[in-house]
Amino acid sequence: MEDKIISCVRVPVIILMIWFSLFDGAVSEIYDVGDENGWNSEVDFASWSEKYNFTVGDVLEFKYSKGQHNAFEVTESAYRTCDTSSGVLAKYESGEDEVKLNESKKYWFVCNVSGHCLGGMRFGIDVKAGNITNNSEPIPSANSAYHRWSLGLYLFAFGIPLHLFS
Ligand SMILES: [Cu+2]
Repeated sequence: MEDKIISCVRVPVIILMIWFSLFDGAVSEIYDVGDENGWNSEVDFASWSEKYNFTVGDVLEFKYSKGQHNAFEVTESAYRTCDTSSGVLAKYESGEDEVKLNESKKYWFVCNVSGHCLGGMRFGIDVKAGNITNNSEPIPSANSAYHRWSLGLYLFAFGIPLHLFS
């Protein structure tokens, strides 16, 4: 009887422990800008940029035909006006540009090919600090491993009575 209960509880506990270890903040995501459509004039980037929660350490990948577009990181006012005579923070032009989001701040991107920014090739994102990827306060891995284990034991201990009463 007890063996059966433990085996019923074990699988969800293991799944939860894997889940917690995966989402422990160390994982950074790579986002293709425009998803499978890439960085081009046909995509609604205002909508695209609202689909995800970006965290420090994540990477944006701009994919496009080199020479047809580019990706400039700009200030908010350059983003709003599409005027890049000033306010350009970084230029990416390779056609497969990886932009690491190193800071917790608002990032603004435009395509600087004539007319493309006004045509919709621009977006802003708000990059949030991650829980553990926060550079200013690294948490020792042994410590987080301990927390994972204690959480797992907690779930295990309380999972059995929950299982009995359900
Ligand atoms: Cu363009």
